[in-house]
Formats: sequence, structure tokens, C-alpha cells
Amino acid sequence: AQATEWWKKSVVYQIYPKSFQDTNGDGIGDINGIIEHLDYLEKLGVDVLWLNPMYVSPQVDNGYDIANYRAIDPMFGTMEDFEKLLSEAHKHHLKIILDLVVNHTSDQHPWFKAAESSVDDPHHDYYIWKKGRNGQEPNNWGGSFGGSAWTYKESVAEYYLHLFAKEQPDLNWENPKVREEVYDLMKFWLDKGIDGFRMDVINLISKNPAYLDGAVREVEKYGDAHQMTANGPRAHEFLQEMNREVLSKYDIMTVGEMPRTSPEKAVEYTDPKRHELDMIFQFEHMGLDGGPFGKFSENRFKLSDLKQVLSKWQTELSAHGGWNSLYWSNHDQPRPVTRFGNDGKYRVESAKMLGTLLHMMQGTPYVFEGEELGMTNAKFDSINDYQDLETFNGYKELTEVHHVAPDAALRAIYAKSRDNARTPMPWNASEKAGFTTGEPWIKLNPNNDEINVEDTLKDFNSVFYFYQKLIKIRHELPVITDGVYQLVDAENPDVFSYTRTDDDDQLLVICSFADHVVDYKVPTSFRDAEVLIDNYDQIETDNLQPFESRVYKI
Ligand code: TEU
Ligand code: CA
Repeated sequence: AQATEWWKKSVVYQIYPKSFQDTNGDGIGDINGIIEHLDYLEKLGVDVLWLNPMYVSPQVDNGYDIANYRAIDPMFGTMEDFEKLLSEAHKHHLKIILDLVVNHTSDQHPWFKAAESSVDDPHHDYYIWKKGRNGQEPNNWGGSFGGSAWTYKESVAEYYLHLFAKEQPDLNWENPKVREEVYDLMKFWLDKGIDGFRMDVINLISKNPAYLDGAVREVEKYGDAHQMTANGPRAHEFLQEMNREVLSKYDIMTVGEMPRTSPEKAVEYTDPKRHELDMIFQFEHMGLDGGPFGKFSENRFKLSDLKQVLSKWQTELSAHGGWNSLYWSNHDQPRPVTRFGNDGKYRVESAKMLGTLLHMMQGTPYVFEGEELGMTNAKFDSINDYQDLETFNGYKELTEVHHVAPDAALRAIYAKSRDNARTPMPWNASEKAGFTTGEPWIKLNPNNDEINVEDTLKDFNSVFYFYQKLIKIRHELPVITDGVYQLVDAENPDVFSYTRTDDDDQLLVICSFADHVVDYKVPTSFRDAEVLIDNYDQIETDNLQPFESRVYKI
């Protein structure tokens, strides 16, 4: 059936199950913990929950290394628990989308155990094997978590490809049997009644058979594998086949995670006439603050870059029939209020401002667990407090390869580590924040005594109620879904403002990124207009308070 486009008016809440709520005292979040908080999520007003992987996994990459796609890992609970969650969520008017991780499996998946046993095993070609080149790896690609993207297997005297950890062998999508297996496992979950998928690095699945070397950045040792595999020769063909075989048969939503993808390419993936995906996660606004050695850096973004990038994605995607996700954070990114706002004096104001900037744009907004509280990065004392393999590798590269001093390296890790997003959800101000009665798998954010759900819900001026209002406005105002986007005052060094216009309404969205009062002359046509939402009570028409955001409507 031709799916309705319900996801164009939806707001998605991302739950990282491992860090959301533990209910059996093992220090690990679980499915029953999610069920316990469905009322909280319904109160926020979100429409869809995206759950990070809970399938059977050795947890080398926190569940993005899957050893059984059709079973829930016991650490999260049972399949019955999941089916109960799904039906309870639907009763709370919440849809559920799951994570589809099919660029690679775990090296503990039975398919890989068979594949590495013999070149003649029927599963051998489920993966990508190559002879070496002059006794070395087949090409110069690096894995995202350090080292070469190739690992040698004595048992078959060949190298296998892994764009991520060596425990995450890439599937061979050239093999029609692999594609069939993927479509079958997708139907297994869709037939249970889930409402769609978030697809992990889905634009990396088609590799150019030439396996050419990638560019080596001056400070790196390996070639850029993502550059060489993003948006490969058969990517669209595979997604159109997936759509024909699976997606078109269900009224669902799909979002593809797509590193290295431009708006032009994103239109190709999301134009409904092409029957591929509904929307994508692009990364351009996540790459504005890297340093000489990559992502781990104390560099901060420039507002001019953010204005240019987000405006480009507004005007060059949706305007051309595509559709975008809108996000500041997820389980791979630091906390937005630290990265893009002010996590000190103006934490609450800047969290609300960032929410306004994003939620009044065109696209489907994603709220990552804790963002609605204005959670900050987590100040850990030592590199040993971190859990993420990408973080450990980053610290090792900074200190051992680039000879960065340990304290400077730790500051860069603090700024960008994925673990900033993975500290347990703080439910109250108690010692373990109501997350667990046991030892949490990762340390809590030290500031959960001042930032937690219980205190937030008592404070009607909190970020939570502001996000609740932003979500309500989106549900009620069509101009937010369909209105034309236009950047205003492009050169302003402190203020990001834009309009949204349709036949009935026009909004003017004004967001100050300054930590001081700035002059701002509201255009005369808006001076007497209704103020839809503002993160300050007193409103002056010729200046903006620190991190003030204001939405006028005529
Ligand atoms: O992330 C893909 C990806 O590109 C990330 O490595 C991202 O670029 C990086 O973390 C930002 O610094 C997906 C998942 O979201 C991530 O959690 C997994 O580690 C990765 O794929 C492999 O499955
Ligand atoms: Ca648990």
C-alpha cells in the first residue's frame, strides 16, 4: 500500500537502551526499563522511538556487532519482553523503529564462523575476502576504530574487509544470497509490527570492485575508506531492490545513516519517486569542529559555517523532493549544549535556543535521550573512565602517533567522545540517579544531581516543557512541515535567523548564539506579530538576551 507520509509530521526520540533504565540490578539498561518510562515519553509528546541495537552481540561496538539478528540479547531481556514493549508503546501512541545494521555483522555471527573456516564454505562469499598485495593488505584503507580495514585469516590465507572494528566484518552485498538474508531478517521484525528502521551506514554497502587505495591525509597512516565506499556504484540499485522486496509492503518509515553524502545525493536516496528511503542522517553539521588529527579536538564550530551548512540542507534537499532528519546529537556525538551552546551559566537558555533552531526547520526532528533535559558532556577524570573503543583508539592515536600531551588529549576526548552521550539517563538526584541499584556499566555524569528528570518535571521553566511545546507547535502548524525556508540576516555574526513561509503563515525564527546581550532590530513586519515561543519571559524588540530564541508568527 502507498504509505502515508506520517513521518513528515513526527518527532522521533532516540533511546540508547544500555543507558536508559536498568530494572534487574545488573547495571545495564533493559527493555523493561523502557516500558517503565513510556508515560514520560508520551508526556514529552514524541511520536516515534528509535531503539539502538538490542540483538545478540558480543558488545565490541555496543551492539553494532551483531551475532544473531533474530534474537534479543539476554542482557536486555527476552523476545517476549520486546513484544510487550512494542504493544505497550503502541498503546501509548508511540511507534517503534529498530536499528538495521547490515553493512557488517559480528565476527561471532555463525555466517562468519563458517566463512572463515574454508574458502569452499557456502558462507565464505557472504563477506569480502582478498589475497594480499605484495604480502601486505589488499589496499591502504583504515578502519574507523584504528588500524587497517583488513585482517588476515590464516585458515583461508586471505584478508577480510572491516570498515569498522576487526570484529565487524563487512557483508558482501554483491552476493544475492546476502541480500536475500537481509530482506528475510527485515521481514522477521516488520511482521512483528515494528514501524520501520534506522539503517546503519547504509550508503557504504556497495563497494567499487576495484578496491582502489584511498587518499591518505598528511597526518594519517591509512587511506580514507569511507570516502572510497560511500555511495558506491550499486547503492541505489540495492536500496531500490530492498524497497521492492520489503519496504513497499509495509506502512513504515526508514532513515538511512549516510556519512559523506551531499544534498544532491541525498535527494537521490529520499525522492519518493525513486522508491528508496524516506530520509537520511547527513553528517555535515557534525564535522564543523574537527582538528588537525580528526574528530578529537577542542576546536569549536563557527556560527557562519553552521548557518551555511544547515541552510544549504534546508534549501537543497526538501526543496528538491527529498526529506531530511534534523538532529543535534545521537549515541555517536557529544552533547549539543556543550558542543554548540553554553553548558555553564546559560545551559538552560542555550539548550532551549538549540531546540528552537532545529525544531522550526523542515525535516523530521530527532531528540536523543537526555537532550530534553539539557544534559552536558560528562567530565571524567581519567581515560580509564571511558568505555568506547573509538575513544580509546582516539586517545592512543593522539598521544602515541601525534605526540599530544595526555592532559590535552583528555580534553579533546572530553569534547568529542561518544561516551558523552552514553552516560546513564539521570532519573533523579540520588547517587545512581535512579538508573540502577547495581554498578552502572559506565560512570554517571557527575552533574546528575542538578540535571535529572525528577527535578526537571517539577520545574515548569525546564528544557523538558520547552521541548514539549516545540513538539506541540510542530504538530499544530503546517508551515513547519511544508513552509519554504529562507535564511535571514546571513552575515550576522551572533544571530542565526530564518523564515518559514506557506500560503497561510509566516514564521520568523531568531536564535542568538552570543553569551551577552546583542542589538537586534526585529523587522517592522514582525514587530507586532504574535510570539509563538521564546526562552525568556521579558521580550524586547530591539535586542536579544544571551542565547535568546524567539519565534514570531504572522
Ligand atoms: O556510525 C557510523 C559512523 O560513521 C560513526 O563511526 C561516526 O562516523 C563516528 O562515530 C562519529 O565520530 C554507525 C553507528 O552509529 C556507530 O555507533 C557504529 O559504531 C558504527 O556505525 C559501526 O556500526
Ligand atoms: Ca538490566
